[in-house]
Amino acid sequence: MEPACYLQPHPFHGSLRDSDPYKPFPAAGAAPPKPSRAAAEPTRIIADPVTGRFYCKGRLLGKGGFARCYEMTDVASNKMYAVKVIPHSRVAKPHQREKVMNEIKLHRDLHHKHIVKFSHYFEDSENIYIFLEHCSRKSLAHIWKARHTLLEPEVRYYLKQIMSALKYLHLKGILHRDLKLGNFFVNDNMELKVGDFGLAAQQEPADQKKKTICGTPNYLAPEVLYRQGHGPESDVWSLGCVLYTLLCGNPPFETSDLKETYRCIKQVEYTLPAFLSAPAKQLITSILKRNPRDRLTLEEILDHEFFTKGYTPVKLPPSSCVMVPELNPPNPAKSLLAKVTKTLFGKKKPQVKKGPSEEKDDLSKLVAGLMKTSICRQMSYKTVEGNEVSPLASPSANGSPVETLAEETSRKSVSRSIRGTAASSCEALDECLMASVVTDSAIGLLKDCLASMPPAERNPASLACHEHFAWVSKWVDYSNKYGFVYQLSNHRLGVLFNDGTHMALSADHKMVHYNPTNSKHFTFSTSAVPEQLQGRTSILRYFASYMEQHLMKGGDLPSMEETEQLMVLLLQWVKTDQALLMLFSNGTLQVNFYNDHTKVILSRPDSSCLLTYVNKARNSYTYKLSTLRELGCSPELHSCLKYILKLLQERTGA
Ligand code: 11G
Repeated sequence: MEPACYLQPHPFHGSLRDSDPYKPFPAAGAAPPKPSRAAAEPTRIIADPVTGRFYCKGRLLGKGGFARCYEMTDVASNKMYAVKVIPHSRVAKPHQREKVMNEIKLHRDLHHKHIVKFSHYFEDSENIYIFLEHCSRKSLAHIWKARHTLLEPEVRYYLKQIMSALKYLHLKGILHRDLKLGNFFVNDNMELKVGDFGLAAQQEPADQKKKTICGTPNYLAPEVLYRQGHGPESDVWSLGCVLYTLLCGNPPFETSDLKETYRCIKQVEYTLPAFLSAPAKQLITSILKRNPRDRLTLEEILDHEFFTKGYTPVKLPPSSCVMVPELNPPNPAKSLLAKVTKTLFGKKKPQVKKGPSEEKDDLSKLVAGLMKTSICRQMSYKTVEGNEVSPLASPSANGSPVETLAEETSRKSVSRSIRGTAASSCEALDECLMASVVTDSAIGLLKDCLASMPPAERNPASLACHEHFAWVSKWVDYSNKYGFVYQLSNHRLGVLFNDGTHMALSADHKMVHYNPTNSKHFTFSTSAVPEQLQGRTSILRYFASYMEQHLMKGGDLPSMEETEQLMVLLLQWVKTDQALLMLFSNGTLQVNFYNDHTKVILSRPDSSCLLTYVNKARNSYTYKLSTLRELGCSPELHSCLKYILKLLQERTGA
């Protein structure tokens, strides 16, 4: 029996209800409601009329097709399921009911590690209930929504699982026919499960193939649009579209007009962004072929160098659902800094270990990607005030032409800049960070301070004069595309790119500092930036002028002249619903609270620790942390400090 065939408007405009795509669902095992409450809300307890088992209906997960989907917990076992609830009224016509039964019949015989487990189904007088494996991390559509693009190793990780499921299906002669991000569910353990067999069907011999259109427009294969029927190769086409979307950030044939999308699909008209690696480009091109026979098979895809030469993680961290993960295979010689930042933030720079030539190659790709005129199309900026400001024009529209001369690079260690030591290895940098971040860790300091502090009504007298330090006066979160841009109080502009590299423009715009890693530092005069960095340099200059013109400074704090200042790198930044937290290579920690624009900056000019508080009126006050510890502080500052400590502790699991 041929199941429903329909067109959906867009793969990512689904009806998933939860506005927070990051939040995993509560773990299975939540206590069922008390019977008295259930009696007041009769629909909360569902009984299987045949087995007599009771299920507690939890939250609505979303809607799809004929169904509303809920979390349901088996009252006896506490096991949680994702359940499709289909009212009989929605499938009143025999062919509609048959579609549902077809899905059940097909799905219940599937047993594979990477296919959503079908548990059981039953009907009562009102509905049909289909009990499926619960996947607490929702789907790749949610991950895509939060991340936009994934790293190649992540894409390999997910794609291998999809392909293993797809191989199983094809071997059983089953076509999925609706492969899309929203149908790849992710469980608590970060394992992928292919689901939704609403459009799946048994493969037919070529001459008996159904010619109807199935699946999601963006991922429909040309032969399906030409009504030549759907074969295993059509699933492979969709897989190619998934691969493209995860690597590039948008579906390959996406346009604002469905007809135009279909035209592009039929003519296989799409662009490959310059930032893609050569194997990724090559693989996509070999999958998205007009003629199904010309497409790679699943085996050939797995044998492609994109998979065979690139690193695939054994497991992904759950944090990768919302942020770029650190995927380095462990390297003890290099990992001290990573440990420090991980200890503090649980998020690390995405540095997949690469040789210098590879790095350069990647850089030129990224630069090319950055310079695409579409760069600013979808940008939404948050100013330091937390206000949305209008999208920018293309960087090239504002920037001066970029000089092209490459010059010999001046290699010097960041650690030397920081501490004036002669060391030049990353171990030296790690040692500096060890001294300033771990030994005197922010958690320890804050915990100690808060624990000892007497209650107080107001803050003590602030220091009349203290060493000036660099703090972030303006920022733009552009990480949905490229990175986090910030301006220091000394007018130096920095960008921490999503790939973990860092670039800074001096206040006088004469020097560019480039850090491919925290321990490598290249300095160029702006007139002699190597070709590969010119794209980024023009971005830097663009943001420098944009921030100067459009964003307000976040407080009245003075700052030492840049020339007096040692090189400071943003190591990590984390945004919560309430605050932006930033960690710098000199041990400074800055937290900006969105709601009232207050800021807390913990700085370490020497072995002591200073705390600067920028209040709502943007006035800044600096205290020795030891003074606050002895004399106490205002309730406002106290709650800020408690929040920061909680945030740091949550992130470290301390
Ligand atoms: O098939 C699904 N699974 C396995 C699933 C579907 C439907 C129950 N969903 C969502 C619910 C709303 C849209 C798709 C799931 N959600 C969470 N875990 C598993």
